[in-house]
Order: sequence, then structure tokens, then C-alpha cells
Amino acid sequence: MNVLLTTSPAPAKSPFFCNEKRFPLGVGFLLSVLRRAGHKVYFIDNFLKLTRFWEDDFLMRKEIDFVGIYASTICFNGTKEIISGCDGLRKSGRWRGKIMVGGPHTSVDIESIPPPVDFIVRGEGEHAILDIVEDRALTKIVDGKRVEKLDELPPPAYDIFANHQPPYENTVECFPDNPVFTMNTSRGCPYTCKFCSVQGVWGRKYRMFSAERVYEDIKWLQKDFGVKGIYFREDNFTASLPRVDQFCEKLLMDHNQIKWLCETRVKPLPKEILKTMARAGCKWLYLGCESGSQRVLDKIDKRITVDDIRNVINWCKELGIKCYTSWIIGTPGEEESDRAATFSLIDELKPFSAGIHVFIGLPGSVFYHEMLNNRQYVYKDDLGLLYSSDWNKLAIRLPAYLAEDKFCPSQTLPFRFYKKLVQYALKFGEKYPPMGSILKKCSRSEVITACSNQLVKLFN
Ligand code: B12
Ligand code: SF4
Repeated sequence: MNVLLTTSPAPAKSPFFCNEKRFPLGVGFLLSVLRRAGHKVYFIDNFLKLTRFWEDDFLMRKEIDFVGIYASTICFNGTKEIISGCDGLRKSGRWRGKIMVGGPHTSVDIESIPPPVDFIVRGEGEHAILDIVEDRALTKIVDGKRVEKLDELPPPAYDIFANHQPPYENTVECFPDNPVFTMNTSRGCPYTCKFCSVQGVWGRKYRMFSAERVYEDIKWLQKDFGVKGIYFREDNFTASLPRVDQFCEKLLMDHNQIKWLCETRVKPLPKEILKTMARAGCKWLYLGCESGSQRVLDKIDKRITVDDIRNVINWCKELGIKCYTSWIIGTPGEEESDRAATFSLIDELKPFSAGIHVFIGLPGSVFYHEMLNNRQYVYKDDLGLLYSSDWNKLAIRLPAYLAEDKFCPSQTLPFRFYKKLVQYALKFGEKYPPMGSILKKCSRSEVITACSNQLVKLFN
């Protein structure tokens, strides 16, 4: 079969940062399993660059049998546009193929998928996509069977991504050399942080590629693609400490040791393992710290203490690992004193970088369902995202959400800027009514101009 896999274009404006353009590795796994089974694959990354392939003769020219679309909640309006474009071609009799949709959005809001879609895959796609393409799928909704032994999967189609035009982002701030490739080596997360939608998408069972396999893939990426660094772009790279230890052991014996960074929690992350990670080439950690208030950490079910945060950041400083720390303000039940504790902890610890994010209810998270059931929100947008009454007041992100330019202040904010920005945002936010009323009372363009002008002034 001829299969086109494609991602959905990013919205023009979003409260989420949509300018990081890295490999869509999940789609990469699907491309690889399809190729391994003998199908011909095509790939168009609309998230990277919008290509309105349904408006020309691409599907007919390539005799595409299936179009498979990666859908995320944030880009879902773009997904709908692709579906309607492909369905339009079918209705006009020009194309006869089938449409399938997968990705995180199908797991959290299946009802939103429009009727012209022939197959909707919830969860993992590797088994499901073969069942669909090889005519074994019996129902429209296919519950993707989990891949229990991830080592049995081929690596994602890095060849397609590495040679892609336009190119993907392949640098990270902390390494002088590039290319830096992303890897995704685990699925699921055993924790239940209430703001996080990962359990809604992946479940709590943690599955992973073995340390040996991760190491082998890195050697291959170094050899075939000249890769200089690896960014483990996944929810919880260190959830299995024995695997981290085995992986580091392999790297320690390697004369061509790769530099790497990963995303993780502060607990469990003992100093001993951090020492080993630093020796094995770990340069940077992206840490979900979330709050400096123990009351909030408990409320969001983070299962860490403020001292855990303190320890890890201080140890990393000693060991030469830079910390990008991520914080959330405005979670349900948070008070002014909790936020003050967060800002003062950031002030005390002075991490390399602090990204401060204003809470938005994401489908699939525990808070989302609580907010919906208790009507604890002032605004629900067209994607179903929930905004609490605090959102506007705390809207550090408001300028990014509304501004026309690319400036997104809460993303990887260098420490020297954060304090000024927070003070400013709190002051500025109070001048405006909550989000719901902004949308009703002001024209968007007025707010856009106000926000972007004032921020530009602040930074100049
Ligand atoms: C790496 C990453 C990125 C990368 C790459 C994105 C990508 N498309 O893979 C970049 C930096 C570009 C990115 C950007 C964003 N991301 Co991101 N990202 C991730 C992360 C950490 C890992 C993605 C991954 O590799 N997963 C592993 C692979 C195996 O899974 P997968 O990609 O979902 O694909 C599997 C299945 O979904 C399915 N499948 C996928 N597509 C299709 C298509 C068909 C036809 C079929 C049959 C099956 C199928 O099969 C695949 C293989 O099993 C996830 C968290 C997570 N655990 O997934 C968040 C995640 C996907 N991101 C998220 C968000 C919100 C964003 C952004 C809005 C940025 C932001 N500010 O947060 C943008 C939007 C990007 C987009 N294209 O939609 C959310 C999405 C939530 C939602 N409900 O949609 C997630 C789930 C994290 C979270 N907070 O919950 N992200
Ligand atoms: S925030 Fe991180 S640790 Fe918590 S549930 Fe989500 S992925 Fe797991």
C-alpha cells in the first residue's frame, strides 16, 4: 500500500509554544514499521511547514491509499482542515483512499474526530496501523495494542527526518556542536501529577527501550548521521534508575562519548546517579519542579518536596549540569502566598533557566476533569482547553498567546529576565478582567498591541 503520514499545522495563535520544530518521533516509528512490512511511505510535516497537499494532485499522483494524520489537541483545528481537504477530494471523485487519525488527541477527545475519518487509533499506533493498512481492522475505532517489548521496534525513520527540507531544529543551547537529534526511549509514566495529561494518553505503566538498545541506536546515529548530541525528549527519562545506570556505564566505556540532555523529575534522582550521569556526558536537565510551595506540590500530587528540588538543583550546580526548570503558576487552589514561595525559591536557587507557565486545563489530566465537573473555569476555548479565573491575572503568557510575533516569554526564560517579567506580568495582568471577559469586551487586536508593545519596551 502507499501510505502518506502527515502532521497537523500549528495554530497561528496559541497559549502553547508551537515554535519548537523537532522530529515527530511517533510518526517516525510508524514510518519505519510500515516500511519494514513492505509498504511505500510518504511523509509531509505540516507542523514544520504547512503544505496544503490536498489542494494539488499529490494524493492522486502518488496513488496514495491511506492518509494518516498525527493529531494533537493544540493543532486539532489544523487536523480538521486536512480531513476536510482529503474528504473533499473523495467527494469530488478524484481520490479514493482512506483517512486515519492517531496521536495524543484521539486518546483524550475521541468524540471531536469528524465523521469522514475512516479509522481512529487510540493510543499506540505500530500494531494498529499495520492492521488498518493490511485490512485486518474490524472497527472504525482501533484501540492501539501496546508494544510491550519496545526493543523489537525498528528505530524511527531518522533518514527521512535528517534529510528533510526545510530542516528540523537540531541544536540546543547547552551544546556548542550539532546536530543534536531527539530520541524517545520510554512510554508511560508511573506518576499521577494532576495537571499532566500524559497518563490520559499513555497510561501509568512505564515501558522502555533497554540501555543496550539506546546505546546501539546512538552509535548508529553518530556513525550514519554525524550526531553530536542527544536530547531525550520524553516525559520521564530517569523513571528507571537501573536503566540510567546501565546506560551511563556503556557511555563511560566509550571513547567517542556523546553529550546528552534529558527531561525528568527531581525525585527519585539521588546525587550518586547524578554524578554518574555528569561523568557520562549529561550536560543539561529539564526538570519539572512546578512549585516552591509544599502545599501546592501536595495538591498537584507531584510527590516531591521543596527540599528535593533544592537538592537536585544544587547538586547539578556542583556537578556542572545546567538546569532548565519548569514551574506552573495558577493551578487550582493555589494562593498568592504559594506563588510568592515559588518566586522566592527560584530566586534562592537561581537555576540556569526558569520557564514559568500559567496553568491551563489540558484534556486527559485529573485537574481537567475536576474543573469541568465543578465548573471551576471561566473560559473553555474551541479546543476544549480550560482557563481558570486566575489565568488572565497571571497571564505571563498572554502576550505570547495574543501577539503576532514569535516572542514567547515563558519559554526557556533566562534567569535574569524572569523576575522582571513576573513582576510586570502580575502588575499588568491585574489591569485586565479575566480571560472570558477579555474575549467578550475587547477586540483581540487592541490587546495584542497593548501586550506586545509593553513587553518590547520592558526588554529594550
Ligand atoms: C517530543 C515532543 C514534542 C516534539 C515533537 C512532537 C511530535 N509530534 O512528536 C515537539 C517539540 C515538536 C513538540 C511540540 C508540541 N508538543 Co509535544 N511532546 C513531545 C513528547 C514529550 C514526546 C512525543 C513522542 O515522541 N512520543 C512518543 C511517540 C511514540 O508517541 P506519539 O508521538 O504520540 O505517536 C504514537 C501514537 O500517538 C500513535 N500515532 C501518532 N500519530 C499517529 C497517526 C496515525 C495515523 C496513527 C494510526 C497513529 C498515530 O502512534 C505513535 C507510535 O506509537 C510528548 C509526550 C508524550 N509522552 O508523547 C509531548 C506531547 C505530545 N506534546 C504536547 C504538546 C502540548 C505540545 C505542543 C503544543 C508544545 C507545548 N508547548 O507543549 C507542541 C505541539 C506539537 C504538535 N505537532 O502537535 C502534548 C500533547 C497533548 C495533547 N492532548 O495533544 C504531549 C502529549 C505532552 C503533554 N503535555 O501531555 N512536542
Ligand atoms: S508531570 Fe512528569 S512525572 Fe508527573 S505525571 Fe506527567 S510525565 Fe509523569
